[in-house]
Amino acid sequence: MASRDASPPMVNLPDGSSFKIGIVVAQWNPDITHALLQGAKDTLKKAGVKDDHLEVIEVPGSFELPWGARRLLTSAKRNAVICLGCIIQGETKHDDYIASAVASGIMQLGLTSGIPVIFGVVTTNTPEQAIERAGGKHGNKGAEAAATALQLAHLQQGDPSNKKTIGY
Ligand code: RBF
Repeated sequence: MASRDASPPMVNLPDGSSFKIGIVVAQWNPDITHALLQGAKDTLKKAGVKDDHLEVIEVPGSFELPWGARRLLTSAKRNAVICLGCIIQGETKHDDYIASAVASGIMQLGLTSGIPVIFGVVTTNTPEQAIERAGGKHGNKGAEAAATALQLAHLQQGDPSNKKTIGY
């Protein structure tokens, strides 16, 4: 089958100058995750997010991303938290277990806190596929995660029920 571009269209970014954003980045496969981080930072900067409105923390691996995201949600009021990681398939099924635990942890955290928590985790069969998604021919998934965070933060600002934080 011919390959197709499944990425979201790059719409105009909302004004991020008032947004407070947290990023949690995993240290496994650091060449990839740091490229995702750079992509995310570039996009946030383009949207006007101020340096002092951005906090970045690192966790050992993708499995710890939900824990790191929760920490960012509880330590300050933020408009969105972005989780960046890279899980590459090995000889065993570890990648499946880690990826599904992380995906459900991130989803749960977003729903219980009411604050957007964004899944920016590249899960691939090979290192090459990861490189292609961290600034290569398939774009930068960190940049896309940041655009999603901005879009949801913007949507939430227009939500009249968004007067108090639930959960944490
Ligand atoms: N973390 C990642 O972010 N990406 C990986 O590809 C990855 N592979 C792992 C493979 C194995 C066999 C194990 C045990 C851990 C791996 N981790 C990986 C680390 C994991 O996310 C977590 O940091 C550790 O399991 C400690 O909780």
